[in-house]
Parts: sequence; C-alpha cells; structure tokens
Amino acid sequence: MSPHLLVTGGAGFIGSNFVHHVIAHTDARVTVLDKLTYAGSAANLDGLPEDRVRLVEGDIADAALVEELVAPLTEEGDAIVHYAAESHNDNSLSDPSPFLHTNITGTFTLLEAARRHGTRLHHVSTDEVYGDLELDDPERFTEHTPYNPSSPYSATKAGSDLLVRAWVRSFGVRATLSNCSNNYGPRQHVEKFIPRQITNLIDGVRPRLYGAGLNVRDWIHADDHSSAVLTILERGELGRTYLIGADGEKNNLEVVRLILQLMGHDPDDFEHVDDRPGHDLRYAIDPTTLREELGWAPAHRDFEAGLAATIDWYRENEAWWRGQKAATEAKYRAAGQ
Ligand code: NAD
Ligand code: TDX
Repeated sequence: MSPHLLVTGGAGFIGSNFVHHVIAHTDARVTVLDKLTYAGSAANLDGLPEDRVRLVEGDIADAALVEELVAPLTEEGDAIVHYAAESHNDNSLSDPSPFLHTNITGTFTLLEAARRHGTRLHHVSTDEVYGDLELDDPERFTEHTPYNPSSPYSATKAGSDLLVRAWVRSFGVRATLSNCSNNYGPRQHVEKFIPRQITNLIDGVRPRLYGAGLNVRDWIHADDHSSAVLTILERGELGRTYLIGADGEKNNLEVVRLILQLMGHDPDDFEHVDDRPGHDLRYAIDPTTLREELGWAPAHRDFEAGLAATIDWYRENEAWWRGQKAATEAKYRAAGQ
C-alpha cells in the first residue's frame, strides 16, 4: 500500500508546495485538511491527480473531524504533516486571537489524535521562535538556541513547538519538528514582503520598506523547504528538531532593490514606511545538522534567478492574486504601512 499523508494547511503557500512535491516525487496519497481561510485556496491544488489528492475543508481544532481523518492512518509509513497556521506577523499584531486558536489549540488537537492512534507527526515551524540576532553575531540559530519569540505569531509557533516536544517526551508521540527560514516562490499570499512588492510594481505602486530596511532575512525557495521536510519525514530521527535553511541572508533593502531592478525600475524608487512594532532584526539558520546527518541540500542556490522566476509567476498569474490585493493593501494603509 502506498503511504497516506494527512497534510494540514495543504492549500496554503508552503503546504501546497509540499503536496505538489510529494505527488511528483513519491507514490503517496494525500488528504489535505485546510480551513480555506483568507490565506488558503483550493486552486493551489489545481492540476494534481484526483485519485491521489483529496481536499477536506475544515478546522484543525475540530476534534471530531481530526479524529475521523487520523483514525484510518496506519502506523507504518502514514503520517500527519502539520503546516496549518496563522502565518503573518503583521496580522498577529492587529488581532492575535486566531493565532492562539489555530497555532496552539489546533496543534494540541492534532497531537491528541496522534497520541490516541500512535500516528507519526511532522510539525512544521519557523526560525522566528528563536527571536532575533545582532547583525554581527557570528553564531547562527541551531537546534540548541533558546526560544525567545517576539511577536504573537512567533510566540504561538514557539508554544506549538513546545507542545510537540512535551507530547514526545511525556506520551511517546512519534514526532519530528523542523524550523525553517523565510520562504519565497510562487503562490505566496500578497500580504508577505516579496509578493507585496512585486504586485505593487505590477500595479504601478512603489514598494514599501519598513523602517530603514536593514533587517536581515534568510531566504529559501519553498521547493527546498518541501524537499527538506520530505527528507526528515523519510529519514529523520523521532523526537528530533531539524533546522532548514539555504545560506540565503539578505537585508530587506537589498531585496527591494533587486526586485525593482529585475522589474526594470530604478533600484531606489521605493518608499520607507512605518516600521513593524517589535520588528526582529536578523534571522539566520545554521543548517549543518540537516545537511551532514540527512544529506539534504537545497536545489535553488541562485536567489536572483529564483526571484526572477517568482516575478514571472506573479506576472503570468494575476488571476490568482488579484482578488487578495485590494483588501490586503487597505489593511496596510490603515496601519500606516
Ligand atoms: P499560509 O498562511 O500561506 O497558509 C496557511 C494555511 O493554513 C492556509 O491554507 C490556511 O487556510 C490554513 N489554515 C489556517 N488556519 C487553519 C485551521 N484552523 N485549520 C485548518 N487550516 C488552517 O502559510 P505558509 O506561509 O504557507 O506557512 C505554512 C507553515 O509554514 C506555517 O506553519 C508557518 O508557520 C510555517 N513557516 C512559514 C515560513 C514562511 O516563510 N512563510 C517559514 C517557516 C515556517
Ligand atoms: O511591506 C513590507 N515591507 C517590509 O519591509 C512587508 C510586508 C514586510 N517588510 C519586512 C518585514 C520583514 O523584515 O520584510 C521582512 C519579511 O516580512 P514578511 O514577509 O512579513 O516575513 P517575516 O515577518 O520575516 O515572517 C516570515 O518568515 C518566517 C513568514 O511570514 C513567517 O510565516 C515565517 O515564520
């Protein structure tokens, strides 16, 4: 029997990338559990074979539904791969409540089902749980870095990680965790930094840089995040945390200037807007363990080429993002951003 994966949040940006990756590279069947919030779309699963991918619209905090979907999973090869989350820092500053519901209660609900049924679970998390680094800090984040989250988003992701670790230790749940750096690529919501600036430029609007733009993010293509998660699912050691990164540190100013240049504009034709409250200065992942122990390596090593392809995707898929754009920009305008 081919393995059966329950992918939560599989209709969002990174979860849908993983579903496409699994269908292309394994013989697994996938059930996607997704609430289809503002960030999720059934269209992200277009083109996938109907006999291998099923979408169930629902909430990961709905214990009865989760029970129904987890009970049939077997202990051999089947797994829950948990991507579903409220994922945007700026939204967590205006209304933290859905972050508590999905990231904490939702993760708890999945863990309880995994505990009842002995199901393998992989929990997808973020480098933001470690807080931020100084620009000149010689050490990057490792799996031993203490947790120190800054925003309601990262605090709820940190809480969800700690729940998973506690369920491993106290109840023997068979889980692995991964903390990944900033993803870019096709199908990312236009609220996020890179797609916001690309779609602004398509609309003739200048990019918006928070503060001075010196904050550093460690960019990885979503395809590489997916291949890393699949590697951990197949070869990771139960109970372990793996950090996923591709040595992609860049400050926001560099990224905005590169987007402007690639889209044929003056690289300085952007606006500085109000900074994000509590804005983390720098994220940077040390991915040595994943590379040396599990032999994973990123395929997208040229950020400029990956960014150019991402720009092309947004140019060619306006129907995908157009419906999100006006409401997203209205929220940013209200926040002075
Ligand atoms: P996203 O916002 O694009 O997608 C989230 C998906 O989860 C959506 O499809 C949404 O409908 C679904 N969802 C939300 N609440 C739900 C609920 N209660 N029940 C079921 N489904 C629900 O997010 P993303 O950027 O694709 O991030 C996916 C995961 O990866 C998250 O766990 C995030 O913390 C993590 N992560 C993201 C990044 C990044 O750069 N975006 C980096 C590291 C880790
Ligand atoms: O318009 C903008 N201008 C700007 O300068 C926006 C939307 C963002 N920024 C800055 C803030 C950050 O320093 O760009 C950087 C990236 O911002 P986001 O895309 O909002 O990402 P970030 O806050 O770094 O978090 C992302 O990476 C870690 C994801 O959204 C999280 O889900 C993930 O956990």
